[in-house]
Amino acid sequence: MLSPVDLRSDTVTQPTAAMKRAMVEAPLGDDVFGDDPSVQRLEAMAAERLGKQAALFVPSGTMANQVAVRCHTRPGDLVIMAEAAHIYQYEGGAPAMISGVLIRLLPAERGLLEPAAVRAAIPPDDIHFAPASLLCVENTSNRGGGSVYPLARLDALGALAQELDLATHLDGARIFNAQVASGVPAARIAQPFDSVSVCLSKGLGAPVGSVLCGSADLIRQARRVRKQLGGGMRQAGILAAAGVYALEFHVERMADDHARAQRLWQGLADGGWRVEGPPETNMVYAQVDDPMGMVSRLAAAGLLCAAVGPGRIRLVTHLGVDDAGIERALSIFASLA
Ligand code: TLP
Repeated sequence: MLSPVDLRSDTVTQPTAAMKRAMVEAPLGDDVFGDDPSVQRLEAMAAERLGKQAALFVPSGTMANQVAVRCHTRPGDLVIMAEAAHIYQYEGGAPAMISGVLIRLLPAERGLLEPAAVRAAIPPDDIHFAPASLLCVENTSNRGGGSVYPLARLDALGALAQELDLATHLDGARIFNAQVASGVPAARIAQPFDSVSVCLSKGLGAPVGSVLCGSADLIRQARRVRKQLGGGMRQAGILAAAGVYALEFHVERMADDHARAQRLWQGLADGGWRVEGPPETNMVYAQVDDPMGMVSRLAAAGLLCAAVGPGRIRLVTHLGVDDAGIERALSIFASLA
């Protein structure tokens, strides 16, 4: 019996044998004391790849984002982001709980914010209104379909934030998908932002972890918040080594995931499914009447995917799925049509 084709998320990847070897062989210390050489290596590498002064290894993308929100704001501040934003949709209300901030959500096509909409959402400097202090941007946009911001839009958002005196955070959980799809280096994508979070455990294929990158001052403050949230880890180098391996060997290969998403999208479109897109990176969204029912029927036939909001399912390609897996996924869809 074949194991199911698992397209629920790019988070489901298993570490490869070579990655496991790198983990087992990693020199370790105690990262709360600041002397784990493998964590130091990952943080230096991430800072360099993202074009920032410093980086902090954290257990999850959620913690990276929430530490950033905490560092950039004070309780009672207003934070601006797209309606699709993971920070709002999928992080359990953490901005309210951890940072005590108010969020203003902006409608955004394919999850990509428009500078004019951001400008219009900023309240006047008046005691009646929560003071806007932070703009959050997500690239690629997950609920937006794995969509990629044009660089000019990111630069315009950065310039606007500067003009309006807003701090800027980029949820770059999948920034390397954006790099591979657009050919623009991640450091350039992240340039207009004060901080950027990057997930190592999505398309990059590490089992655990994210990095938050920014100025040395910001990362010093972030290190304290990480500790407060219980995210200080001891022999964390065993995990960081997987991240180092992923940054070295798993970035360019994401082009294969993108090509497979294209193939999946085309096959579904040809089969008459209502697909959104075409995909820009590694995600395919399809519109179906009963997402939960469809997910169960697909699972029973050997294909795992996710129901995402009303009327949508999501399929994500990653290093655990090869061409044969995509063809199998398509034949399972065809069997249900
Ligand atoms: N996204 C997960 C789910 O939470 C939806 C997924 O399967 O896509 N930013 C973005 C843009 C993300 O997509 C995710 C995870 C995170 C942050 C949070 O990362 P983790 O899961 O490590 O906390």
